[in-house]
Amino acid sequence: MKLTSLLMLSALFIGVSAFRFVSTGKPWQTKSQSIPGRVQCEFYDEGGEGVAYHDADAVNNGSGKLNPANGTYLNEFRMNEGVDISYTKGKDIDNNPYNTVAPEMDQLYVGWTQPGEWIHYTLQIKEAGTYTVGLMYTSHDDGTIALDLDGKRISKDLLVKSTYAAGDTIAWRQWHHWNKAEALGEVTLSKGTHVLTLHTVAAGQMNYDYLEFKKR
Ligand SMILES: [Ca+2]
Ligand SMILES: [Ca+2]
Ligand SMILES: [Ca+2]
Repeated sequence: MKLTSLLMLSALFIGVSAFRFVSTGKPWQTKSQSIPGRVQCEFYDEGGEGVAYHDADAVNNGSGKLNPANGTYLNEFRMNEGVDISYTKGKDIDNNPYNTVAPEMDQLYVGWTQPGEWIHYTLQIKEAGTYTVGLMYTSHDDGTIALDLDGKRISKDLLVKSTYAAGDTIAWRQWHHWNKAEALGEVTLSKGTHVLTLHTVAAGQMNYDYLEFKKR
């Protein structure tokens, strides 16, 4: 009985500590991305579910699934992690006539996004200041995202306008109409090593290629 109680108490403490913000400090393959500039959404931190990210399911629905494991970098990219990742393809998939801004091909992106999911990025912020937040994306519905710095919300809910096009009769391609929003909103960032969190707030159904931070 006593051992059981002790185990339950330990589990409770572990559970409580998981809700406090803890910087993982572990950028993807130790190559931290920097601001100003682009933050590739697929290069999120290492550490797994609950530490580096929260995803609705443990499966990577892109790498190793939609894109079968075949020994290639793009198909197998982080395929054993819960964040869902695919990449832009030709043959009228991502280079289709419904793009607002044409994407480059073979660009990895985070997809299968759902409200409540989040992803951490340990970054080097080279200059303090106010930045515009851009995003290369697709959005099936009007979605919203939000950003934290070191666990504190630094943005409003940012509207990611739908790229749905009624004229496209290929249903699955509604998730492949790319656009680049130059300024979804603004954030104030402080200099140094920080952890940025990208939250999917509402709607989901978005694909994130990269965030872009430009100093105002
Ligand atoms: Ca998943
Ligand atoms: Ca997901
Ligand atoms: Ca990308």
